[in-house]
Amino acid sequence: MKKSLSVKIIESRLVNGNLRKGEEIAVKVNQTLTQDSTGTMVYLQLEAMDADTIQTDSSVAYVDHNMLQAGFENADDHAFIQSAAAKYGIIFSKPGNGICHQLHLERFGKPGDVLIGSDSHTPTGGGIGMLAIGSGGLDVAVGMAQGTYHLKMPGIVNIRLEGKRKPWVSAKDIILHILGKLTVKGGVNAILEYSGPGAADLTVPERATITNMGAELGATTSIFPSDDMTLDFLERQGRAEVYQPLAADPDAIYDETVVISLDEVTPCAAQPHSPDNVASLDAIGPISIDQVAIGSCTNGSYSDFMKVAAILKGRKVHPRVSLVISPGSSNILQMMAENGALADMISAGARLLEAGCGPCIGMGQAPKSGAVSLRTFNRNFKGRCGTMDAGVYLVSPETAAVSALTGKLTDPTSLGEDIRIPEPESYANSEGYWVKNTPRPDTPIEMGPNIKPFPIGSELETTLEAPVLLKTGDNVTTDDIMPSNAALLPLRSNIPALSNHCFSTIVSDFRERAQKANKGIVVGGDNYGQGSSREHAALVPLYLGVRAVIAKSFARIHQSNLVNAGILPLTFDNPEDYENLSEGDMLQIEDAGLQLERGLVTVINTTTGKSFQTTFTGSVRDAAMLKAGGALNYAAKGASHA
Ligand code: MIC
Ligand code: SF4
Repeated sequence: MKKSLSVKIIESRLVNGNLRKGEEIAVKVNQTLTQDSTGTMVYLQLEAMDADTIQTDSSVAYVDHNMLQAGFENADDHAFIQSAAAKYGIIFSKPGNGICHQLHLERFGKPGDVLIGSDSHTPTGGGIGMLAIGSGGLDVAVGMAQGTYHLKMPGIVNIRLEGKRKPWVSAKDIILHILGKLTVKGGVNAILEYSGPGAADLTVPERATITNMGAELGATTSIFPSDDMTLDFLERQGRAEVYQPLAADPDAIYDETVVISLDEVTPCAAQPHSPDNVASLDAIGPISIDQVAIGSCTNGSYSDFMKVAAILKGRKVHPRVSLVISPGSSNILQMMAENGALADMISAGARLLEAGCGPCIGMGQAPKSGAVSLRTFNRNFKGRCGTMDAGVYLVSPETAAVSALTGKLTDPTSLGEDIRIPEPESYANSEGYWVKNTPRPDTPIEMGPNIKPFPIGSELETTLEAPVLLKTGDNVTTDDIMPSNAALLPLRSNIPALSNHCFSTIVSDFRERAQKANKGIVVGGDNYGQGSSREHAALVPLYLGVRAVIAKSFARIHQSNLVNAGILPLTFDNPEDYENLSEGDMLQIEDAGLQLERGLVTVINTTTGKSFQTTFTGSVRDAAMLKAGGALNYAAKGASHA
């Protein structure tokens, strides 16, 4: 009794540990998903673990990110993933099928299951009542090989949605409103569990928009109850048999409750360059725009696009504006082709891309210099769109569509009566892009010439001594540490080549600094490593000799990626010590292994002669992994991940 929904699901899948906040637990993994930009590492790591079979109920390998094929590299990665999928009996989703999170919700989402995905927006599955957690690739590989996932028991925060939405207020506006209140650090080490009358009203795709952007709050995951809306969605997907009702007990105890009054939410936007830089459209004013991009795993649903089509129908996109549409899945694209919505968008002047991530990860459609781009996506970090001096505003599909017509940021309420799109009687479910594998262990793995071995850490030395290579500010993203765009995504399987671009949004010579010093330490501010789950943001620094990151605080996935790679993540006890450090200072940690085990690590600055205290917030198992030089060395020593 008195249990939250999250606690109920965790208890039902618990393999190890106690559900005390902050303690390490292990849960059974029912499902995994990978996408291609992180997936190559996952399957290289699975191979390196010598796993013969996988232990999940279902695992799916999607190709949705690296879809531009300007050279052989991306296509080689696709072939590699497809061959690994055949070997292990993993379902393969061909390029063109759509975005992993959208497709997974449609075809595999199952209330009460635990899903681990090598993408930070895996919590999209929380919209259907799954405990869906984004993680680094190695954790997904372990999830497949051993059927378990380790995490620190998060706090459970109840987000209670009260009241009623005003017309034209979409799910995107609700989550932007929450981001404005709680900030990009607001959900760190927490599961956000939605409840209240306002939650019951939301459809599964709307809920998924909200849980998707829980990633931007830094949350471990976000989840909605499984209720009549969930059943309704599953029925329309032809999968009612996986439904089970799931909810918190009425008197459930939470670590914190945040009440959001939906009546207060108005159409809004996240302004450049952070998803929490939120203001109402009114406050921002009718700024002139150059590009509008609609789609992504946040707003790639059927009703999102149908609303856009209804707004565009019979009208014309503003002459200055380039409107780009990237559907969330092939099923949605097919339905829109059949019902005429696609024709409405095309005749209004929309540019159509294949179903996939596309411009969201900078794979094409970079806006012009100094452009203002409105996007229905989830991240607007500087440079992510491919144009360093562009300003990206995150908005709802309704705001995006009406603004594309007027050429300026426009409140959709100006259109008069709200548009209501009923969910389709039944969703399309085309088989064309799926390869449903059964395991074929003798399948040869296809390794294109761009696929290079990944770096592996080395045992922790007794005395760690290295200079500060770089000192960053707060909220450094993984897009800063290891940028991704159309030029760099093809290098995701080639860590040496990627290393030329490490930290390139902050400094141009990080690789040279690292090579000169041979090994080094990075100093960060608050929320270091927020954003993507890409373990390249740990593996590339590892390749360049980074041995430790000392920061005011870390984003969850990045911290565990550092541990998996064998890089020490240490947190300043006193944030003022951050101020006393300069690039080039030589730092020393004596008896590094022992100090890690105690969780308290003294760092001596041999340049200034001052020392300061840091904390290692990882678990006992994390400390053991770091001593061994990362997760793979730890596993090779015979230590079980389970
Ligand atoms: C993103 O949105 O940043 C990505 C690209 O989907 C990443 C994964 C990656 O870097 O490959 C994510 O969110 O985890
Ligand atoms: Fe793809 Fe963008 Fe979603 Fe990442 S955030 S999975 S790049 S659509």
